[in-house]
Amino acid sequence: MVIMDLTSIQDPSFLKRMSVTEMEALSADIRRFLIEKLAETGGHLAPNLGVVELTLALHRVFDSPNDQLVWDVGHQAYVHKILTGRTKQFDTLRQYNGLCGFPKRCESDHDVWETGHSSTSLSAAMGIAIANELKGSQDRAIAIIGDGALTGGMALEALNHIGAEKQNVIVILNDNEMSIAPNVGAMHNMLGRMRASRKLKHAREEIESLIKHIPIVGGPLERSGERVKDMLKSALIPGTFFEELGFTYFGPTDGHDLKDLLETLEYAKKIDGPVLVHVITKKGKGYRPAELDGVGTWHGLGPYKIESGEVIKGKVKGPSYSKVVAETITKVAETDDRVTLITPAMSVGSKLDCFNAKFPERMFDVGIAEQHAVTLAGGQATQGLKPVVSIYSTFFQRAYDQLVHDICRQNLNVVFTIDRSGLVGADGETHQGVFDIAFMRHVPNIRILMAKDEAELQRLVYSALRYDDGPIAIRFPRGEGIGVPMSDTLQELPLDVWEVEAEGTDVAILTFGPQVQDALEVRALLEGQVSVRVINCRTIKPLDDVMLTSLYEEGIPLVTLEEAVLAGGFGSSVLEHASDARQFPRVLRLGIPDRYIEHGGVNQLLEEIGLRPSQIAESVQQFVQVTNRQNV
Ligand SMILES: Cc1ncc(C[n+]2csc(CCOP(=O)(O)OP(=O)(O)O)c2C)c(N)n1
Repeated sequence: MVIMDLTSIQDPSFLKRMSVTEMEALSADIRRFLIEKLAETGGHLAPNLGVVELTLALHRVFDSPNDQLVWDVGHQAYVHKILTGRTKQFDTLRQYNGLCGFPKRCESDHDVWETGHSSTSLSAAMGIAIANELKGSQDRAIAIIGDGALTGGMALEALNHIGAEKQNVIVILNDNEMSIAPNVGAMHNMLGRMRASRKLKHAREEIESLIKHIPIVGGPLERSGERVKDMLKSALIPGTFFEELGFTYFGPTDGHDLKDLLETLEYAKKIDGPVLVHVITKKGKGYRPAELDGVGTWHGLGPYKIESGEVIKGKVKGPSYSKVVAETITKVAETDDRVTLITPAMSVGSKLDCFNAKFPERMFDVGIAEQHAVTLAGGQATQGLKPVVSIYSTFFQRAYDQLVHDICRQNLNVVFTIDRSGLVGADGETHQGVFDIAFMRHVPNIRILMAKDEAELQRLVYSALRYDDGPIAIRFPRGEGIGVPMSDTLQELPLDVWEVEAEGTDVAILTFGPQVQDALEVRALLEGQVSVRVINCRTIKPLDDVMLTSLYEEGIPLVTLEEAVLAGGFGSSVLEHASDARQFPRVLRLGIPDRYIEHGGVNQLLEEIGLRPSQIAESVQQFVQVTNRQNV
């Protein structure tokens, strides 16, 4: 039975008039819609299937947008988008100019906070709650955070603050035992114990009253009796941890039982001060392949076949860059037992299972804890280990001070393998890996590398693992290599020289990573008009001083090309080098302008900012014409 046409939903107020049975039917409709729609577009299926009833209940009990719903990470806000009038736009989910995969303030008044990175919701909700109070408003700030996101340091900092204050912040802890991969850590273990005590939930009042009535004889005995009572309470009643932090705790509540959820949220709404509602959900609920997924495949994925649960893969030319990196580290670790591997909850995306299978004792998944991951590596390095921190470019932003203060200042031998460097596409603004060169290259001691293809990447990773003179970062893009032959044996590459890929006399393009291929294409496009030299600048820092000096002497115009922000980027470093050398070459910098790049296909995004090979060719041609004119 179809309860309603989802595309007719304008706002969530209709939920207030629905019976629980009708809401259950609506949940089924929404699940069906998500399973069918995401089979075409791809997206974060499993997290959203897990929060269908929870989202309906939240919108029924609270009054969004007056009450403010803050979604942590924001990848699980699809049901919220449906209930706030955006169903029709799901055809364009995560596509260029289409519906964003995360909350977006310009899309709806109901999206009060934008996310993409994890563990920000509690701080944001607290900020909103403070504003509510100062404005004399009774509105509620509600943060919805997963058990994975709760492992992030920011969430713990916020819990510490919220619990000590009196603001009306309601924290909904969506506990499905999964981060992307199965969740990890002591908090996770503690939540497990709370889940196990679920049966006791209804007996909570009885236990409390029982404990209260344990007779106590006066004096010192009374005091020790109180301690015994406290111990008994924390042993028997779930949530004591949160209560000790200053929250009123509700739960654990079955996140797929609408009646239970509505009842619990109504209670929570009436409480003054910080409240935590512990909700147990099943990630992937209602679609068997996603429910059975113990790995993380269905967390976020491309199109799939609904019947078989088969993920549809496009044609690829080469192995994935992540895999090349993970396999090379694993190979080196076979002969070098100093090598360890650290991941802040991204083992699935960075394909680290091959290392984990062989060296579980040297692999550390620390949860969503980028700062800790980096300093942990530093500690290991001081004791002679050779830690590799496998980290996405965008999430590395979280650990800037740890890079500066802990790793580079002490010149520690830590290797950073920086996944998803460059534009990532569908995940959009929050995930583009475009800032890392700018935030790393001004830090003393670190070397920064990027390979033009998968074979060179293998050699760079091997070389970095053999380098013992301080920190070294290897950037690599999302996706697959270009299909060049790979060597069976690991070979080193010098870490401070650039290479001329193709000769030319009118202009030299200085670039690195996949843009080397683009530059070669530009060269081919301009053949007969402009003679283009292509230089592979695989060492982004330090620059190749010898090569640059000879380019200045030659007087050839230079084009720097990078899929990274121009401000403070590679091109800027070339200008700085020239200025320091009292040289004034003509330089054109091509890269990402000073604004955030939204979601869409990578090629569409490159087109938007003028970085497709044909556009680069045009820019290069104009630049050469201008420099020729000025030379006359
Ligand atoms: C700072 C940061 N690190 C890593 C990620 C990648 N990431 C996205 S969702 C996710 C897991 C979140 O787990 P949880 O909060 O439990 O939500 P669930 O998907 O299980 O509902 C991770 C690690 C991120 N978004 N932000």
